[in-house]
Amino acid sequence: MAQVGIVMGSDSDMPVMSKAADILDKLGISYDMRIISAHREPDEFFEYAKSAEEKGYKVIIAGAGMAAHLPGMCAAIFPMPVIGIPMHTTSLGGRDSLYSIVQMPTGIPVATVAINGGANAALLAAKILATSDPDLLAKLKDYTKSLKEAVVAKDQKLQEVGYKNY
Ligand code: RP5
Repeated sequence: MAQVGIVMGSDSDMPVMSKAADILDKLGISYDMRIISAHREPDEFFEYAKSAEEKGYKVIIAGAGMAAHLPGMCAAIFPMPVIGIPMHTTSLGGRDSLYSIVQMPTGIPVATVAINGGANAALLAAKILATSDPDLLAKLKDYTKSLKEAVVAKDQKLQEVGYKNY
């Protein structure tokens, strides 16, 4: 059974949502990925959200753009954590998506990451799952360590070659 449901409003969201899937793959977390539009196919959306718990999802990562109701409506129905990813948009730069997703009414939270924050959404989902999974927690600690090592290596190179040759 998949632990995480990844859902997006359109295939145009895929470049961002695939970053979330890549991180889950790297951490060995199982997921289902779906394209379901809350606006264009409301019946399919309700079926998805209502069956998410029985499918075994522990977290849903939902990405959408513009009047982005998909994450909030997932949170209205699914009783476990929902992480929202606001998509960048050409007309309003993603502020429309961000405000639509983050400004939830009291009682129905959506943990909202940055505009186009696909990777961080998956890391947040992994951290939620890691609260009851010591092996996953160890993998996340290794991942964080690798981030630090990458910065240290970049600084080391800068010190060796100077900024003009970097
Ligand atoms: C939203 O509308 C989707 O999540 C997408 O970000 C945006 C545009 O969708 P398309 O017109 O590209 O299908 O529902």
